Amino acid sequence: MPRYLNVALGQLGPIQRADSRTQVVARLCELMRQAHAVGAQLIVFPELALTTFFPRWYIEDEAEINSFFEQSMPNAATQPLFDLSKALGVGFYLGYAELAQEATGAVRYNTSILVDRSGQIVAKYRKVHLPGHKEHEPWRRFQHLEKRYFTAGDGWEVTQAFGGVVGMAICNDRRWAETYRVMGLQGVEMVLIGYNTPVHNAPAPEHDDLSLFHNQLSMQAGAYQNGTWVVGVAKAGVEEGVDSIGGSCIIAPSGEVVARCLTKGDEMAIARCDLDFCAIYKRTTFNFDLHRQPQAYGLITQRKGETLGADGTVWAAPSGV
Ligand code: CDV
Repeated sequence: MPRYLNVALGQLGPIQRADSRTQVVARLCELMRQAHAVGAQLIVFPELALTTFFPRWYIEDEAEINSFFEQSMPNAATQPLFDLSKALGVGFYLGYAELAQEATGAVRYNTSILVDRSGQIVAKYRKVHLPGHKEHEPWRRFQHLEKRYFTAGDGWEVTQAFGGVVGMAICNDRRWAETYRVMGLQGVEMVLIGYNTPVHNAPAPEHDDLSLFHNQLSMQAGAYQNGTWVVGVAKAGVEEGVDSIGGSCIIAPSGEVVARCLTKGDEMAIARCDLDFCAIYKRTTFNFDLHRQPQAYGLITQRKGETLGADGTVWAAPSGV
């Protein structure tokens, strides 16, 4: 019997710096209502969905930095979204900046949560692949200071939820094969991803024309190679003068796109996803137990005495080793 999960894309248009959390949460609630009206059980919102994408600015004042972070979840501003989730029976994925209190003090993460259909948080994920740079680089049109403002999370753990095996990733994670494979090895059936991707890539502007293509390429490959659904959701459009891609989409384990947003504004789109469709790929082409060869991965470099440098360069060991 098919295990259908009706999943909605909750794409956001830009959030300007002056927009309040209350205004943004009202937009999220409106997308959730639209999703519920067409039968959604789960809606996926973008990365850092409560504020403007503040890592584009070099900010020195700690209090100003912290103003973009949430110290608890839910909190007064986001409670209406949790209440609506419970009232409608629609779960959600939400990305936000988290200020956590740990034994060592306050730590900042780029975080997502998974909320079930009763409005309860059932999983939390902290972004592993933090792109960009740590120091101010005035030569850039805009900064990408995720390495400055966030600490990396410690990996991917899947969750039994929505009748299947669900995993989360955030933005840059989606470009890395490891993200999907670590969850694929745990039997993931649906990977939820929010993103903020500027069209302009300062260190490699020749990639600008390919940014939508690379977005979809990465997620389609991750879906197919691990026999999983992938749901990718953008915060799109021109935010504080920076244009970001849209292209939110739902991808089947076949690698095919089955639903896609068409605009760069607030937009909801939906697909009925059969979680049992994953098994066709997990049992055949990507049957890991049968076909993966982990003992061979890295064998040649080891045999030759080669090792990978921190920058990925292959260094040959001196002869005689
Ligand atoms: N928010 C992100 O992680 N953005 C990156 C950009 C900087 C390339 C991304 O991979 O989309």
